[in-house]
Amino acid sequence: MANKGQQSKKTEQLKKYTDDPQGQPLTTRQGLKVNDTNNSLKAGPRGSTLLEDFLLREKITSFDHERIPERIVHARGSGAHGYFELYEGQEAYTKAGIFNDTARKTPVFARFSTVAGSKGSPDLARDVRGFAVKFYTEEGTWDLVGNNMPIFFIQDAMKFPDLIHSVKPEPNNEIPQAASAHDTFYDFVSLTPETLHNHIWAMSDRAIPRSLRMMEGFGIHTYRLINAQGESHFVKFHWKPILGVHSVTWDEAVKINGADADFHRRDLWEAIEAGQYPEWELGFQIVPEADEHKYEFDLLDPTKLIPEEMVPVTPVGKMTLNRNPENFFAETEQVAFLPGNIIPGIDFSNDPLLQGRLFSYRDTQLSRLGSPNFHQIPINQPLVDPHNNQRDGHMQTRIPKGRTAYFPNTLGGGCPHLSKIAEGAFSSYEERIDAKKIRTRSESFVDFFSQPALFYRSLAPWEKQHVTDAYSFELGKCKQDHIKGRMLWMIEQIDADLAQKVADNLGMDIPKSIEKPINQAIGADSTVDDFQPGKAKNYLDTSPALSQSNTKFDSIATRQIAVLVADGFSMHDFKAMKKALEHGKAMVKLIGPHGGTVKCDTDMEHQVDAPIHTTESVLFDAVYVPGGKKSIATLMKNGKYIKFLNEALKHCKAIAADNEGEDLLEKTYVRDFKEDKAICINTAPDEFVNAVARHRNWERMEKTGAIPV
Ligand code: HDE
Repeated sequence: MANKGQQSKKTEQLKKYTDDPQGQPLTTRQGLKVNDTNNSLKAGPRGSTLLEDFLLREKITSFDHERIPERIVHARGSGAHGYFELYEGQEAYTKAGIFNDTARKTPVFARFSTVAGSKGSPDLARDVRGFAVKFYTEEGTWDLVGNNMPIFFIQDAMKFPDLIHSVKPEPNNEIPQAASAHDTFYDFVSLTPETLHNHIWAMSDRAIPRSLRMMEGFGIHTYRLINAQGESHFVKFHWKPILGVHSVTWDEAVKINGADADFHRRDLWEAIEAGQYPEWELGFQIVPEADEHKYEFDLLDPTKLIPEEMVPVTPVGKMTLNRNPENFFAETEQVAFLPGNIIPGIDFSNDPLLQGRLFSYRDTQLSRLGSPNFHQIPINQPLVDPHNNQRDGHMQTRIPKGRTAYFPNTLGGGCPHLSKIAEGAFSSYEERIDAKKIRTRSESFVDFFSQPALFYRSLAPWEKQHVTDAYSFELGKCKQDHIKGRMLWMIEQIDADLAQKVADNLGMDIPKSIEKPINQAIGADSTVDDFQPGKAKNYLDTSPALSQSNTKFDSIATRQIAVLVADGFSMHDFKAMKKALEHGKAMVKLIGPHGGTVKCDTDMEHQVDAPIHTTESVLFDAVYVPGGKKSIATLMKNGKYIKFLNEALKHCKAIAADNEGEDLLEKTYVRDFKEDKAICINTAPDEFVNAVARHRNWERMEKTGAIPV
């Protein structure tokens, strides 16, 4: 049924559960009006506190139980509400209403997360990002629980606890927090070659996004789409951000973590508050059933992607996030995603990682949220009212009517009754299975090097440099030479030049051979060892879609621009630049020597957005220095401005200056980069705008090594 008002249907549902204290008296949980919430009940003003004090006990007891266990993985996250709209009916592939009805506006709640860190860990950890979307559809809730990388570290759910135990802080001393650069992780990775593909993505810029709004999302597993005729197509789900895929440098990431540990969370929140709603297109990569065995990799292997050059991604609709949560705990923390939440028209494949996830998520919600009734928490409630014979349990908040809690029944009039498939009931795809029960890994999964090599080959030179730096940093933090050696040998299977550069940075030689780890990784009696190391297959020279150098560079919307000013800055310069930047919807921020206001050379007062002593260059995308003799003389006296500009230069950002602003640049290393295409001195504002839209001038990187910041 067409319904453009669906998003408001979820918002309306949530409103019923939203408490608004405006104009309300403070009461106890029982509704009793409270006269004093500052003092406990005592025997005399200095006397001991009385056990009778139910007001104190209620307040303290509630406080004592505020915390619930954080997620075992993806503990650190940020969420937002929004909606999904379909471009064109996809009836040929799926009967799912959300993909048939272009008139629908399906409400969604999305949560983005890091994986390894605790709930309070900094946002810019080098890590995979979770990309989980709950679609509140008319046929029930569909959760697409993905990541910002198209593949995963392991092929079988059985290995997930091992992977996570290796990357989490080491169990003896709980070090390091939100970091993979330690021995236990590399011990595991170097013994488990199936991890190498996701691992090289984690070494790339994808692991340090500029913004949650500027990263792709992937369902990873191959799923099935089922149409009304009962036909199945394999599908991979892709989210593509309208703003393009952009990242920061590792040096910035490290500094952002100190300057603003909530950088991504704040960025998402502020963009939505500013009405600059984050958007992603959802795309399908469709493989007909008949083509299941056509590729040199197995569609069921979650460590492999289907290159977009082999099977294009067709955009089918768009997600817009347009509302921040009212309450972090009630919504972002309590939201429970389950890959097992699907709707008619979508089904699972036999990917053994996906199959394990179907068990794990419900199980983990039971301990995290404490009850099988977690679907009754408002953020988790489906739009459709559920009716079944499941009963009771902790925190039952519904009042199921009637005598019968079993099926079939006559005493309850046979209700709740069953529905036919034609009436929209779910039925699993009838896949033919004829196999021996066997605990093993499919031989078709045993190719660990082809796709990491394809990924590396597809990167631009600056991206390759970042990968080299990341391996060198991570392995440089490891203490055990035998682990580093094994890693070098593994990396050599991906790319010999990359391995040599990392080995040079580690001051080590690449071992000629290592004991083959495959048996350990797959099973003591495994025969797949015979296939190893398995030379990388080259079925595609490069996949341009994998490189961020081929992303979108057409917008400066939401880019944070620092304008360095003090009293006397040139209004003429500033006005022209501000107009151009705000026309492109960038966020122009005045950085002054102090809080309050600064005066321009026409004596107007301007509100300072951040005093220089509270902010850092790494929090901005670009810097502009307008002229004004007096202003520049003030800025020159404070070394923090020099550092600010040198860091922006080092991080390959666009820098502009007009008139006397150039004198400040002369005090910085920018003076040696005047020919650089993202250094705009006395140019038209549009040149700066174009440089900001390019995100960074990565070509500068080759020459910035000597800049001492
Ligand atoms: Fe998860 N994962 N996972 N995972 N995962 C969880 O569920 C698990 C995997 C992903 O914002 C947990 O609710 C197993 C792949 C996201 O709330 C837990 C396996 C992908 C989130 C769990 C995987 C993901 C989680 C912890 C291997 C990308 C955060 C808390 C079989 C496709 C969702 C929770 C949110 C969360 C288990 C592998 C994505 C323990 C066993 C592959 C985005 O159930």
